[in-house]
Amino acid sequence: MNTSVRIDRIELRIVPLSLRERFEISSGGRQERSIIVVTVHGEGETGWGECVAAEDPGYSYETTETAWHVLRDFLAPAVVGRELRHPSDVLGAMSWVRGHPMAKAGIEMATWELWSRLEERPLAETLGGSMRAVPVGVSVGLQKSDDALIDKVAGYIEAGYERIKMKIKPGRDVEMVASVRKQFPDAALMVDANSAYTLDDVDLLRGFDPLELMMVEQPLAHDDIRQHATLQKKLKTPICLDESIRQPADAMHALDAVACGIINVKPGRVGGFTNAIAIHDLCRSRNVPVWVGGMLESGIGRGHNVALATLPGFTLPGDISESRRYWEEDIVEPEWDLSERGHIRPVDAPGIGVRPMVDRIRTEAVRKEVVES
Ligand code: OSB
Ligand code: MG
Repeated sequence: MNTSVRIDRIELRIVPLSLRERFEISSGGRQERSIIVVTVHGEGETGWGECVAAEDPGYSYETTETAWHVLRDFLAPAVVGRELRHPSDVLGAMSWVRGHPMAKAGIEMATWELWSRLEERPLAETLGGSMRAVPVGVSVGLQKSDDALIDKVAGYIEAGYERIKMKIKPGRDVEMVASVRKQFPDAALMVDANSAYTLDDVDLLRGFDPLELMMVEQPLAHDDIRQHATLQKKLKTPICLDESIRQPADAMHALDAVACGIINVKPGRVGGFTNAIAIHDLCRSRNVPVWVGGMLESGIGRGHNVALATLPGFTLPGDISESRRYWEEDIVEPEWDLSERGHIRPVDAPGIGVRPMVDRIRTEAVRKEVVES
């Protein structure tokens, strides 16, 4: 067991990756990703991380560019040269920076990954999880027509995914989902609005209740909790919060207000693993189910999400799909595949288990910064 780690150097790279298919949500679409890959170096080892900030501020105010600025100019300099007794200490070193949980998570999660490599244990175990296979689902973007959506859903059910999430927006909602439900009467279905509705839409949203959905994710404003509580009183379907939960205190407020029945935990959205585990523990103590969401990560961030999902409170399938669902060729070896029907298994090797393609990441990076002590 290591007792401490000194962070000597942090490297930041932007790696461009093309999605195999354009991914469309209520706030816009995306085909090209610019992924910030973070490596944290110390004690002769490298820890791998990824910042989940998107290219535009349609999901969060953080973008690749704001995260790059905050990581390079403030967060990395606050961490290099530090002696950490535990990976959770790294949050303290960055806490003077307000907000920017995605940028912070890039370093925090890479530091946990480094720690688990130094412990020579899989990240799942370092985080307090186990080597269990985790149930996974898929998030289907907005499609051109109901028929196109039904085809997509059929393919994913065939591939074994345990739960299908459909993106919705005004004009592409209750009727569209009803047509999918008609085709797949027994499938575990849910919807994600990415904040496309307001309380004026209560009657419309109640139209989902007869469709027996597992949950409706983030129907109202990204920064709201109270209005979700008002809506939850009027809906039979549980609300799941995503954008609204940016730190453990948000989860506490949401549960106290009964603003949701389920929480989507994305470690990259809440400042990293320490906060993600705190939200998991809080929800578990209150019998609120949680699941691990996704942000179109490369195989590096996917490895983090798989590891987190092995904690016992993550009882619902995560948005953790196979590498081939996103990329022609992922940047890790082996790629992430379903290990058995509807499940992905953590890899039994230190850290995320899979190997980042170091040469490819170095040569394909379009931007690089090294922060040293
Ligand atoms: O709202 O969960 C979301 C992707 C990008 C931004 C926001 C979301 C999503 C997804 C995709 O739903 C999940 C994934 O497969 O990574
Ligand atoms: Mg969501």
